[in-house]
Amino acid sequence: PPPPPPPPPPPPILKNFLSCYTDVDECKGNNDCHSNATCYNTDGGHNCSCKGGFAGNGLVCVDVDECEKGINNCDPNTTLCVNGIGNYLCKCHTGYENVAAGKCEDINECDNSTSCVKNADCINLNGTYNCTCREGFIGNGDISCTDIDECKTENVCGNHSICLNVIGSHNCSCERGYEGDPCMGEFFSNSHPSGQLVVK
Ligand SMILES: [Ca+2]
Ligand SMILES: [Ca+2]
Ligand SMILES: [Ca+2]
Repeated sequence: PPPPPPPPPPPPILKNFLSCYTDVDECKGNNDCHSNATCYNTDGGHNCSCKGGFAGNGLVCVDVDECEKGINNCDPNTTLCVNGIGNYLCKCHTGYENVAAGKCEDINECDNSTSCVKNADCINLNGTYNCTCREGFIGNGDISCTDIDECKTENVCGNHSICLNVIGSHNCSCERGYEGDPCMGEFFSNSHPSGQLVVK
C-alpha cells in the first residue's frame, strides 16, 4: 500500500493570525518615552508616563518646581525649600540642624560652652542665641566680658569706707574706727578719735 500522505501544513490564515498578535515589548528596546518617563508595555502598544517629580505627556517630561508651586513638606519656619531635578530639598535655616529627613530643629548653642565668653550667660533662641555679660561684668558677651571696677564709681561704698574691687563684684569695708552699713563713726577708737585715719 502506498505510504500515508504527510500531514497538511497549517493553514496560512492561522499563521498570520498568530504573528499579528505576538506583542512586541517596546519597553525592552529603544522607545520614544522621555528619559524621565517610565515605559509600560501594553498589549499591542506601550505607554509612557513621567516619573514622580516630573510633569508632561511621557514623551516630554519636565521637572516640577515643588518650591514654587508650594507642593512640598518643608516647614517654612525652619527650612528653605530648594528645587532639584525630579525632587526638592528642605534645607535647614541657619541656626537649625537636620534631625530627620527634611526636618530641622533649633540648635541649642548654649549646650556648647564655647558659644559665649567666660562670665557671660547664654540664652538660647529659635535660630540663634544671645550672650549677655553677667552682673558685675561689662562688654559684648560674644567677645569679652570684663570686670567692672565698681570702686572707680565715686563713693560707691559711702563715706568712711574702703572699696575693694573683686572679679564680678566689690567689697566695702569701713575705715578703722567706723562700723556699720553705712559706715558710722560712733565707734571711734580711743587711738583715733578723729575718725579720719584710714587703714594701711
Ligand atoms: Ca523638582
Ligand atoms: Ca538656638
Ligand atoms: Ca568688680
